[in-house]
Amino acid sequence: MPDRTMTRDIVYHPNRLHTPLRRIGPRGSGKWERISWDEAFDTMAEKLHAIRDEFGPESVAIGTGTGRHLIIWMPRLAHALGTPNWIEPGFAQCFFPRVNAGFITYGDFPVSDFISGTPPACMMFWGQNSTITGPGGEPRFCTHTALAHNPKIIVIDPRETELAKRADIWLRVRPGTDDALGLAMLNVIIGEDLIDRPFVERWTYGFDALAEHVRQYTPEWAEPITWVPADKIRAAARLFAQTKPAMLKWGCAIEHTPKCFQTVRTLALLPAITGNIDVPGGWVFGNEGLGPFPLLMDKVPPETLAKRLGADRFKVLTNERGFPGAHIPSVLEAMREGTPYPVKAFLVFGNNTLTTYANTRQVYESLMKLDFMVVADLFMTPTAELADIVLPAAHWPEVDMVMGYPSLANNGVGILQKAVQVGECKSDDEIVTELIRRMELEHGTEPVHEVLDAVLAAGTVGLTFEEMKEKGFVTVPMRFRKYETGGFRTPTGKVELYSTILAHMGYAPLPSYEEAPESPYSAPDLARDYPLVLTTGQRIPFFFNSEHRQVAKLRRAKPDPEAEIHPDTAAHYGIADGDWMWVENQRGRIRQRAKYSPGLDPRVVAAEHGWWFPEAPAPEYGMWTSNVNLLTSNEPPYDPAMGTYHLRALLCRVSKVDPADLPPSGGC
Ligand SMILES: Nc1nc2c(c(=O)[nH]1)N[C@H]1C(S)=C(S)[C@@H](COP(=O)(O)OP(=O)(O)OC[C@H]3O[C@@H](n4cnc5c(=O)[nH]c(N)nc54)[C@H](O)[C@@H]3O)O[C@H]1N2
Ligand SMILES: Nc1nc2c(c(=O)[nH]1)N[C@H]1C(S)=C(S)[C@@H](COP(=O)(O)OP(=O)(O)OC[C@H]3O[C@@H](n4cnc5c(=O)[nH]c(N)nc54)[C@H](O)[C@@H]3O)O[C@H]1N2
Ligand SMILES: [Mo]
Repeated sequence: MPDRTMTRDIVYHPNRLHTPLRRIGPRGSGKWERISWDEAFDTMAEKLHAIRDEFGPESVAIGTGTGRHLIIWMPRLAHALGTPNWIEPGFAQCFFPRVNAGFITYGDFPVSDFISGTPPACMMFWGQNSTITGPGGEPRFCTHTALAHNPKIIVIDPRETELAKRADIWLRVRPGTDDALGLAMLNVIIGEDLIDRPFVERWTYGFDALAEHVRQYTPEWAEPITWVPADKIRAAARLFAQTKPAMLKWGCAIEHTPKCFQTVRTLALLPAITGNIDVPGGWVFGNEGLGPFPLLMDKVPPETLAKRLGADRFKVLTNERGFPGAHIPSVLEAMREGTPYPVKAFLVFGNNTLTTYANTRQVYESLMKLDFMVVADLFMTPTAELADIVLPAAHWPEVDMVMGYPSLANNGVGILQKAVQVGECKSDDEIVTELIRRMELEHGTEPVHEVLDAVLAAGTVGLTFEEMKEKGFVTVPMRFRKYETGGFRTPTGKVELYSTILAHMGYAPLPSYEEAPESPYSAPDLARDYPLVLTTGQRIPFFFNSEHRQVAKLRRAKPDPEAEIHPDTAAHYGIADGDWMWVENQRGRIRQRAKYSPGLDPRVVAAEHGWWFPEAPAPEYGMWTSNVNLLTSNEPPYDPAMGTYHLRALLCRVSKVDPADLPPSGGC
């Protein structure tokens, strides 16, 4: 496992970007010259003004990555520039379906209580492998501590993970059928009257409609869909409902299909009807140690906000009461086709667009059409190689920041203090603020510390950043069953099993099941050529998404990409454990090493995501070789509420790579 020097290995890595760079050849040619920050800011200001003047502010898009400290600054930059088009590759595909389902169902975002001292008696890990991932901002140590109290464990995962091995019940679900499984569990819990009746009667809305609705979804109905035996579904539902307190741990695997929102809604109802809401050891609503971040959305005229790409279709993704983002495939189309209006500039902070968005080939074509692209990153990446300007970003030990995400520090607020300066690197928030100033924009020019102080002042902590330096972390007292005074923050004041908000928006108010569009059952013709079910992106303990392949210690622990496959299936195709294997579908072909996984269903393949090879020649760094997003799809259908595209629940076939096709190094 990584040792404690790992952060230093990143901070002082010889390949870190240390100065701003300007491309000197055509886009993607990989030729760069060093420039000063002044030149970088002046060039950006001039280009962005010209593009805004000619095509309107909405022709500038902002791209960011998974929720690091900088994510919150990106809508601020977008709104300061007057554009509603900011995007993030997780967003519709990660966490925000859960956040939005929480707000729509509970009026708040439920997180796991790991701090009250009451450990969960039952933990149900649903498409989440949090002993290694720590998803949603919550450190993985929380899961380990809770597991030390020996709770009952239920795991819903196609792979036999370490957690699945120690589980009381492991449901080996067919990828992409979690909605069917969840509905069958609702059917059992309601049908066998295992609900928390006093809570349901007093604090939920629409129970009778839900009960009537899920009567059709029996475990026998779910068995052929999910490939999970009906008696196991019953056993899991009973264990979850009868062990108190129980905690649902849900992960991004349920959010990677184009019908993810109803899947997430289905699962959100399980803790409600079993009375595990806002109780110690169950799901809780985090306290509000920090005030709202000044996103500056109110500074953008409503007619411009209405132009947010996707706002006409994906009402939950773009809902302005939440944390609205634009729809990625629509933004890419605007770059490529100029419809419904052109996107000409793309400013990317902390996102490796070419490896983490679906459909890399089309993403590449889209980015190549841009007039102006800027990437701020720690390292040169295949994505940064397409930019006009590359900016050296500061890593977390090099920045000041405040943290108070409900899921990260459930009962508190913490700060990070800048400890080192590396080269000329700047923190993303400083870059954003300086760019806004150079452009002489009207809003967003306040110094970073003023913004941090304002966020602290509007919360319950009541300290400035300077005062926080003494403390580092401040605990806010935790309260439970807060709904007893004032109800839930939904239109009915109750947990909305039947969602009045979704009904109002024109979406199904009760969750239902839909077969994924690319499956052996929905696409039997395609399945003749590509008979295996493909899931992607199971997390690797040594890397974070597309990061860290250049950190020698980590790479030694995990030199090559691997796709898990059942030994019988592999043998059928003449593939030995560890062989390089083609994974292929109608969209492309990649190679990863076969990793025998006897626990996997023989009909399923699980390929890793995020692979590129920093040691391979620039500017591509081998990103066309093993990058699983050459196989994923960003074509319709999308999730009607969130606009989510297809990262999991796809089809593929496999074959052995002829050793003659491998480069002389034998690898990639
Ligand atoms: N097929 C498939 N695709 C997936 C997924 C999957 O499961 N399967 N998962 C999806 C999910 S859930 C997510 S959230 C996305 C993640 O997608 P991304 O957020 O794009 O992925 P990362 O590799 O985490 O980060 C991108 C870049 O941020 C840089 N970086 C790190 N720290 C900083 C910083 O402080 N400042 C700046 N400016 N840059 C920094 C890194 O060097 C890296 O190049 O991928 C999605 N893509
Ligand atoms: N070490 C490390 N930690 C990380 C990351 C990383 O790359 N590396 N990435 C971060 C990010 S952006 C995120 S979103 C979180 C993700 O963290 P998690 O939510 O834990 O996500 P994964 O490991 O991608 O998937 C969890 C499990 O879902 C299973 N799975 C695959 N398909 C399906 C399916 O269709 N249904 C069900 N029920 N299960 C399925 C996989 O086998 C896997 O074991 O982790 C974060 N933390
Ligand atoms: Mo994510």
